Amino acid sequence: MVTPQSTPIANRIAETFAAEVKEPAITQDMIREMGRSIYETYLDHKVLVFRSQDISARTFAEFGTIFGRPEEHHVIKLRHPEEPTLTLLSNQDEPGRNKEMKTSGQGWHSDYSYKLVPGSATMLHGTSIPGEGGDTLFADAESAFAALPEDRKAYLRTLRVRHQYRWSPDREDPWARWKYIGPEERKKTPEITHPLVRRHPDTGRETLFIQPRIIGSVVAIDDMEEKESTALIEELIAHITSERFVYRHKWSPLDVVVWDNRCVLHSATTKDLDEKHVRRLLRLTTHGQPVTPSLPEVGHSRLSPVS
Ligand SMILES: O=C(O)CCC(=O)C(=O)O
Ligand SMILES: [Fe+2]
Repeated sequence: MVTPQSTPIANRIAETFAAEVKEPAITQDMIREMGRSIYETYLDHKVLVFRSQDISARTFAEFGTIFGRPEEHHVIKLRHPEEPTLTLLSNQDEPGRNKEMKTSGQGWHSDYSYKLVPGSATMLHGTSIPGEGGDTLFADAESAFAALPEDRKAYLRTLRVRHQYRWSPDREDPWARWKYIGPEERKKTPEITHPLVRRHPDTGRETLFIQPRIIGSVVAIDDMEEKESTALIEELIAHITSERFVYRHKWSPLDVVVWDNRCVLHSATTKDLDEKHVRRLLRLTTHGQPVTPSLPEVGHSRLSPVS
């Protein structure tokens, strides 16, 4: 039985972030009575791991409400038959899916960074987990920013980043950037610019909001010559993903992992996993909030004309 006064027991599992919640287990009572303190623990640690949670799809969907308003996936056939806010991540051939979906999420990214309002929380429940492999990597972009010298931070706060879904630099093939999506989806994914340094809506802390080009859907730093922009993006990603800011989650069956896309990058490693090892996870994401720039004069996120 959970008492309203009790606080979660969470142990740090990486150098700067990520914690394993030993107690409470995920139950309907816990969701009802401890949602606020679970959310605060999540703000403190950015990634929470709950081991061995033998819960129903319904309970997992309700757990998602602790972290915001769950999103229903726009592709109806990806939705769980009974729980419209859940989708299935799978490295197997599943009906109605293309091959790329088996390894989606490989490469550092923050979910939906290419949208005007990017993602907030994402969570996974590992329902079929291989004995080894298929780890998920996380990088603490907030601590990475905090560790930079003050003059560097001041410069980075003035920059903006252009994002677009699956952007590709292959100018020989005018359709390369749209390879993965159809005409309706293209209209819905215009180019967006976000501030490079954003403030977390709950904690006010600053984060580098940048992903690698192409795979992370980043086109370039706004108003910067291409070579210089590419070099800066590569430098920042190397810094954010250096060992001291990374947590590697090795999955065990029935783990639940939730992370904060507003301050953490993540990457799947499914491309390195043989398909004979079945990996299936239920997934839920919550609606985000508009991106707050660190410096107000840098301006909010905006749609920009496609060149
Ligand atoms: O499969 C994984 O390890 C992570 C996939 C991912 O990027 C996501 O669910 O957002
Ligand atoms: Fe992702």
